[in-house]
Amino acid sequence: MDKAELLKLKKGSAAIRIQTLKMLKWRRYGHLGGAMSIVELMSVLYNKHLNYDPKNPQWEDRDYVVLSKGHAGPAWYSTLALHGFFDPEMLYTLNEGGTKLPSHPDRTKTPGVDATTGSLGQGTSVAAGIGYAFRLNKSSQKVYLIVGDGELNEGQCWEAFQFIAHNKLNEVIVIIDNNKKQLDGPLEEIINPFDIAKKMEAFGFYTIRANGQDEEALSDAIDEAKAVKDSAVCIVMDTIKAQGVPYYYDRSDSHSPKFGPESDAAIDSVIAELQAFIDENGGM
Ligand SMILES: Cc1ncc(C[n+]2csc(CCOP(=O)(O)OP(=O)(O)O)c2C)c(N)n1
Ligand SMILES: [Mg+2]
Repeated sequence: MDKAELLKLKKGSAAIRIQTLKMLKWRRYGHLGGAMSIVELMSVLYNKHLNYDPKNPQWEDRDYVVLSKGHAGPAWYSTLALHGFFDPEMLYTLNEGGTKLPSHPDRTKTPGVDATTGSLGQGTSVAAGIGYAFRLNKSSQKVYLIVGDGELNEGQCWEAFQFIAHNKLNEVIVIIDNNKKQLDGPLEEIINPFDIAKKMEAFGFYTIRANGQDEEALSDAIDEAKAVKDSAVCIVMDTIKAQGVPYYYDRSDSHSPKFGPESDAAIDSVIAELQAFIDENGGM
C-alpha cells in the first residue's frame, strides 16, 4: 500500500475514534470497549473496500455491512456520518427518545444500516441470508459480517457458520473481533472459546488472521478474503478491548463505562493526540 493511501486510512481511523469518543462522552455512558476495537476496521471498509453511495443508501448494487455485535453501533454511526450518510450533528441524539441512532442499529431508522442487530448471534443468520441472496442473483456484492468474540457463545453463530461454509458462501466475509473480552471479563474466564481461528478452519472456513490495529494488515486481509474462490472465508481480527484508549485496557468497566472526571481527562487527551496527528498530516 502506498504511503498516501495508508495515511488516509490512519487519518480515517483517527477521525472515527475522535467522533465516537466525543459522542459517548457527551452521552455520559455507552459501549466504549467494543466500539473502539472496530474503529480501524470501519476506516478500512469505508475508505477503501466497500461499494456504497451515501446519497443513495439503498443503492441496489451496494455492499452490505451487518454489525452483529450491535452494541458497537456508535463507532458505525460516526463512520456513516463522516462518510456522508447523514449530518454529524445527528450523532448527538444517540440513544434519545425518537432518535434515528438507537444504541443498537435499526435498519428502519438509520441511513446506511442494513440489518437490525443487538440480540447477539442473530446478525450471523441475517448476513448468511443476504449472502445467499447475492449468490442466487449471481451478484458480485459482498456482505461484511462483524461478530464479537464473546458473541460466539451464541449457538446461532455456529448454525449460521455451518450454512455459510456448506454453501461455500464467499459472498459473506466473516470478521471476528477477537478483543479477548466480553461484557464482564476475559473470555477465557467466562466461556473459553479456545482457538477461534482453528475452530473456524475446522468449520470449513478459509481463515486469515490479521492485526486489527493495523490498517494495512486489515486491508491486505480483506483483499485476500475477496480473492478466495470456492470456500467460505473468515478474518480473525486481533484487537484490544477499548483499543486506542489505554485508560480502559485494564479496567473491568471497559465494556460500557459511565464517565467521570478521571475518564473524561483520559478521553480528552486521546482526542487531543489524534486531532494533532490529523492536523500535522494536512487535516481531513
Ligand atoms: C442474546 C444476547 N445476550 C446477551 C446480550 C448482552 N450483551 C451485550 S454485549 C455482550 C458481550 C459481548 O461480547 P463480545 O461479543 O466479545 O463484544 P465486544 O467485546 O466486541 O464488546 C453481552 C453479553 C445481548 N446483547 N444479546
Ligand atoms: Mg469481545
